Amino acid sequence: MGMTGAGKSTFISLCTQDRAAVAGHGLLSCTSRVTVHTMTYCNRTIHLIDTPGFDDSGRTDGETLQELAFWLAAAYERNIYISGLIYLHRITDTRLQGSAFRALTAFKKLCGPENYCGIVLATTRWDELTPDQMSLASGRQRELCKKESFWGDIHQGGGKVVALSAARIDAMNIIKHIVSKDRRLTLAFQRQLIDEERPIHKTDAGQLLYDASTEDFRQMQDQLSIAEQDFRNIIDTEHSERREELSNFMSNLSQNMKPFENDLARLKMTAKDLKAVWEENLRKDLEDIRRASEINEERLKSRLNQFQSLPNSGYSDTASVTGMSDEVRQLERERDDLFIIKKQKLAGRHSTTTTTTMSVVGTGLAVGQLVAALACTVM
Ligand SMILES: Nc1nc2c(ncn2[C@@H]2O[C@H](COP(=O)(O)OP(=O)(O)OP(=O)(O)O)[C@@H](O)[C@H]2O)c(=O)[nH]1
Ligand SMILES: [Mg+2]
Repeated sequence: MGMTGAGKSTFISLCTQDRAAVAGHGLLSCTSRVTVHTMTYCNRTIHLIDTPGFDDSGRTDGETLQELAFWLAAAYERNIYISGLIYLHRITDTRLQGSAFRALTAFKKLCGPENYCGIVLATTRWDELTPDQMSLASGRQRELCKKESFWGDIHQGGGKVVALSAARIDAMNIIKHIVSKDRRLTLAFQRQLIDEERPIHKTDAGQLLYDASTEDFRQMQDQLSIAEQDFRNIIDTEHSERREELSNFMSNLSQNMKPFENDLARLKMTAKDLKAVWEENLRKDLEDIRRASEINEERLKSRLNQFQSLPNSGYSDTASVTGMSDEVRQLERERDDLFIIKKQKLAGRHSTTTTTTMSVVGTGLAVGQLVAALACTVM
């Protein structure tokens, strides 16, 4: 888990030693963002789950939590347990407030204090600091650990705190730590969603986001009421400029209110309601990937045919040949990325074990495709 840009996918790439975790960005915008990455460590198969961060510009926190709820519920119902949770944080961020603080608090509520011992808190981006900034950054890390509302409670509850360099060895030490503990965690969020059958907004983590969205929504409603009143007051006057200004303001505000309104509805769902929504989302994503692969394949085939039909001599250094070979290379890269994306979505499909060891990176939880794959629900 961690805010967007904290380094979750990079961490996974370091562990798995392939670029799969960071591949395909921007190529396709899938609704589902949870991906599974598998590695072997000391003869054990480890599944690293990459999750979207809160505060992602492409989606609301409600969407993120809803997807996590789907995967976590699916895992729990199939007796697939999480071995550890890794929370990443950029040490270069000088303050922990606003949305970052809310995301951290939501993460804690998602885990529950009884699972703090299974958390690793890791700071990234140390390599970006100048020698002068190092001691300030170390001070910030100490401060994070001291303050209960930051990392203090997790630290006291047995969570491990590490400074993570961009080197593989540090990332692997975290894996080693989690594997050595050999834990099977049931998160508070999973218990509340499944055993207690609470809708998302009545779970501890969900309530936090629901209350925050409700508050934001109310503030916007108040602003809209004031603007509407102002508009009514000048409707029969000559103030056409002001009328236009107010009209634009109201229409923008209504647009901005929609995601909040949708989030409030999203968070009211139960684990049962989520299944239908997310299975449909996953089906659409896979269909999009299939279509994109087909288009890529056709374009690649047609370009290669054109390329091969060119005369062998005299043209090899012309601009058009260079342009075409660049395009072919680009299409080949796209094909490889699409293959990787598809593999991540379906990872574990052929696995039959249900006692898989899991570590969760990112917003913590997305036992995602793996669970779907194990249960073969996403094909
Ligand atoms: N210098 C430096 N850059 C890093 C480090 N970790 C990650 N990055 C860079 O930060 C950017 C974001 O990293 P990601 O791993 O994609 O972040 P993320 O947490 O997966 O972000 P989302 O997927 O948006 O939630 C990338 O350009 C990485 O190369 C680090 O320790 N040092
Ligand atoms: Mg990422």
